[in-house]
Amino acid sequence: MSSIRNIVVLTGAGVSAESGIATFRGPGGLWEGHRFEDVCTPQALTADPVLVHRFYDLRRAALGEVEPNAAHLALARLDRAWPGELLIVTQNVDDLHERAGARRLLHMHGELTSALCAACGVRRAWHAALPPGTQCDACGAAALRPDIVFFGEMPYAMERIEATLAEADLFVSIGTSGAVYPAAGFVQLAGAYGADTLELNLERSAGSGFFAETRLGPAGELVPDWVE
Ligand code: BV8
Repeated sequence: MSSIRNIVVLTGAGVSAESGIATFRGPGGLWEGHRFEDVCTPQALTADPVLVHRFYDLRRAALGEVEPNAAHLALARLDRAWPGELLIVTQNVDDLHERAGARRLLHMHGELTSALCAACGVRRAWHAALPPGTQCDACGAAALRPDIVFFGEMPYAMERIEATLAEADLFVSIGTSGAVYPAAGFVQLAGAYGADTLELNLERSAGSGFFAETRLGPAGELVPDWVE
């Protein structure tokens, strides 16, 4: 990594799989019989807030039963040691990157451990169950919702992500199927700006053809090997 100074890492559900968090499109990629795409939309939140809030309450509660794995820990070591620019953009809503010690980190699809007020936009740390109609302590509206980017909603910090990709010398994608945009398009953006591109994934993904190099295997092995 001699001439490389600025690195962007994109992670997906595959980086948390070895911690025991189910991926979305693996075997049994359904939740209580619902397609993931059907419980992760503003329409679903309006139509059945109890179902959607419960989907996130269960996943938030499960965070206490899992630990960061070797991939999270290796990325945190890279974060501490890397002298150049580094940004870990995660599609995941779990808190395992933080708990492993990563700091230069951004959740583009929100976080389980945060609640968002649909009325005033204030967000706050949230670790317990979040019943529909919970009151916002900033504006008083009974409008707290999971702080999650649903399908059809704009991911967070897109301008910052795109500006960082434009300056990247290396773009590394870890544990994602390349099924969801705009995240799935980052490799093409980074490549167009001249970055080198590397994919670390258990199997070939929808985006594999866009990477200069793809290494196949579990993140818990590939990521420490790459970081070292
Ligand atoms: C947007 C948060 C525009 C929630 C997620 C029609 C209508 C509406 C929208 C669209 C449409 N057509 C297209 C779109 C755009 C849409 C989209 O891309 N849809 C897809 C289905 C076609 N995207 C959006 O809607 C996005 N917003 O476009 O906004 C806009 C513009 C202006 C103004 C307003 C709006 C927002 C999408 C965000 C949705 N939220 N997550 C939650 O987590 O509950 S998406 C969710 O799925 C993830 O966050 C991630 O982004 C995505 C993909 O999941 P992965 O992380 O890749 O996981 P997956 O299971 O798929 O794959 C795991 C991979 O890991 C596999 O490859 C596997 O091989 C590998 N693996 C497994 N084990 C391991 C491993 N690898 C290594 N080691 C292992 N051990």
